[in-house]
Amino acid sequence: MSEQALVRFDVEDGIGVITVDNPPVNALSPGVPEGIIAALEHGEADPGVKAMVLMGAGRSFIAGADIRQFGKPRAAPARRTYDVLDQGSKPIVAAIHGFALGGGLENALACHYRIAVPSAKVGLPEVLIGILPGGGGTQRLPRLIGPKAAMEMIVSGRHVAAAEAKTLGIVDEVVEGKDLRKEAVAYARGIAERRPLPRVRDMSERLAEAKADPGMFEAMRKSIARKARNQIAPYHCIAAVEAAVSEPFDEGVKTERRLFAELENSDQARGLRYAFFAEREVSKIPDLPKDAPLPEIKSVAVIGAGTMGGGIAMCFADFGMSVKVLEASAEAMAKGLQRVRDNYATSVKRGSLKQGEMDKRLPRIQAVESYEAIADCDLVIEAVFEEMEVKKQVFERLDAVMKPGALLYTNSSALDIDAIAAVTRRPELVAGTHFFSPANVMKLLEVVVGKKSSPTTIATAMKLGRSIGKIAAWAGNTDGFVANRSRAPMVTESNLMIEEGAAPEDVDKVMVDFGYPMGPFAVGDLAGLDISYASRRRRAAADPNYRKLPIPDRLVELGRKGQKTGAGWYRYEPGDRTPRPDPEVKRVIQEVAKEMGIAQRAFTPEEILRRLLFASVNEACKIVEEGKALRASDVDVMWLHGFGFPRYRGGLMFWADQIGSKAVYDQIETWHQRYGARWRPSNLLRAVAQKGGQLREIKAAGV
Ligand code: T1G
Repeated sequence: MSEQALVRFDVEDGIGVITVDNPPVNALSPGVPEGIIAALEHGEADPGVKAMVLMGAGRSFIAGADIRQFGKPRAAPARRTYDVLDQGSKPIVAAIHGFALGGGLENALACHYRIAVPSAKVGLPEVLIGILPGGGGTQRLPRLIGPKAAMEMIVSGRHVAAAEAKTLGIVDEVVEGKDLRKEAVAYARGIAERRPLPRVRDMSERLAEAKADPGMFEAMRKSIARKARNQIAPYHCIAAVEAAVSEPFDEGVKTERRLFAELENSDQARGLRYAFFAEREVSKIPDLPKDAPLPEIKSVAVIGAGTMGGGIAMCFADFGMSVKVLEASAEAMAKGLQRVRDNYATSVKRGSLKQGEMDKRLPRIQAVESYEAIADCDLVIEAVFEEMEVKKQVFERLDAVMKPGALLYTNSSALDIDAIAAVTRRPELVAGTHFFSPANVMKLLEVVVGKKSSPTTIATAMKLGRSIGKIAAWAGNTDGFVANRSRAPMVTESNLMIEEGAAPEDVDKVMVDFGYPMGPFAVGDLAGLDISYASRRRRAAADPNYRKLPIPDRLVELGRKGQKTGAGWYRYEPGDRTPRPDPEVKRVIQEVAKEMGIAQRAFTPEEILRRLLFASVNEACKIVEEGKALRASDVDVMWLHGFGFPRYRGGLMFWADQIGSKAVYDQIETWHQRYGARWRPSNLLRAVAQKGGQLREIKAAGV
């Protein structure tokens, strides 16, 4: 598109209107800044123009710089829009609808006035992609709303609704009218003669707040220490705002640009940009165009009010949807609803939910007593006991009762979707919707595709997931589906390394230092060791070649089930969840290793990390190779949102690419020689390694 098409300029009754038109979000892609500057110069030169308006076409103002351009060589622009806006002789009004984010808000801050519609949102979310506002935002926002409020917005990257933006002082007026352009032209006419022009760069009164509270910057560093562990961008954001207080504006802008340059091509910024786009790629599924018509979902039901069923019901209530819940008994229902009330009450107590919001959400969860009561629902999610026979009975009943066309989803975490679909007369309307526990917290939703699931059934589940704030990901019907199947080898390796002499606390420390909130053994104690114990026994009974794990088995048989029994891999003081290494565990490890004749040895942190993660990288390649995942980047999204993989490392496969596919393959082949079949390298991994390709780019055939 020509620069002009990306940015339009027209004059209405003495007001120059600059309209950015770069769908879908009016990003500042190449040509857009140039078009804005050309329009500003046009307005400046036209004596008939008394004032100007900057706005966006379509659904938004400007959503920021074009993130796809980062990391690519680009010439520094001769002039930046922020400077041209600043230096103009005529007042400019930013008229905001949709989003004004990043460079979009920075352009608005360089204008003289800002108005917004009530539904508009503004923000400086650059920290979320590992950088910082690089268009003067760290220097202007503190001047407009004070350094403390500015720092909070910039370090959190949060979006601020128009009403709060008005209260903070970011926007001058929230306009209710339906026609923003009309409101903006009228507003511009109202201020056209007002002088001096209110240039944010010249406002320094609010900066004095830092003199009254000089500890604000150190306090911010302390307050983010846990969440921002290992990360650099949040601290650079604080430093940039400090410069706004301690340096003149133009010096502060230079400091901002120096700090920005240190971040743009860092591994963390590259990883976070990759995660941003991978999360958008995951919503695209083959066989179905993005805008294919889908059944409208107006009523939903959940079968089962246990931990998962209650959590799933909360997901719908949290997003304003009523949901019917059916349980086998009144007692189980009462227990389930009480758990929901307790969950909400905990959030209210923590301050993350207002009581009024809780009071609105609870009534949306409606207990029912019969299948007939849900017969007219458009879809139902089954969340009963993880036992095939139980699920089959439920699906037979659902198929018999639910109206024709109703979609039947199962929350099973591993059972065969085809076997469940086969008991119904509508297998094309059956699929898996696998929520991760706790369902109302974890964002990952695996949409598991049965052989007969129709593309519409899958796409409806994906869309439903997004409508309740989930990251919905396509998953093939394989044991453990995609997320858990790709993680299983990591858990196996962690247990086998314990037999070889690694201590649980050593393994956990490696993973926490890597960026996980907790290590796998502490997670096991939290979840309960008896759960995995039961599934290992089921697997051993079904498969004579199944490799048993005697150490965790023996811990459970000793009654050490984790936090709930005060001891598992670690011991726990009463009322204290801090995991403490326990000599009893060391004794069990040595006892089992001796029985198994396994020589004990020391491990380096790097070997522990690579033994764990390479096992899963290999499995992820096999899953994509079998077509059970569409893309390796989908697996990365699952690890970010299902397992707490540190986001600034991009994802499992992105991280592996930092080491290089050939080095990963060579190491796996070495372990294949040493440890045998479980380390057999994926053919796809070998092929990518031979070409020196990127693991994060591999896709299933035909994707
Ligand atoms: N650059 C490039 N593409 C973008 C983009 C961006 N900033 N924002 C969105 N897209 C694409 C996205 O990949 C998707 O593409 C489509 O637009 C719809 O996005 C100088 C340096 C605005 C809240 O971080 O938060 O400014 O998949 O699905 O759910 O200081 O997009 O259709 O091909 O997310 O309605 C700062 C990032 C940049 C905003 C809309 N700005 N975007 O959400 O749509 S750095 C951001 C978002 C910067 C300055 C600095 C969201 C949204 P496709 P979507 P949505």
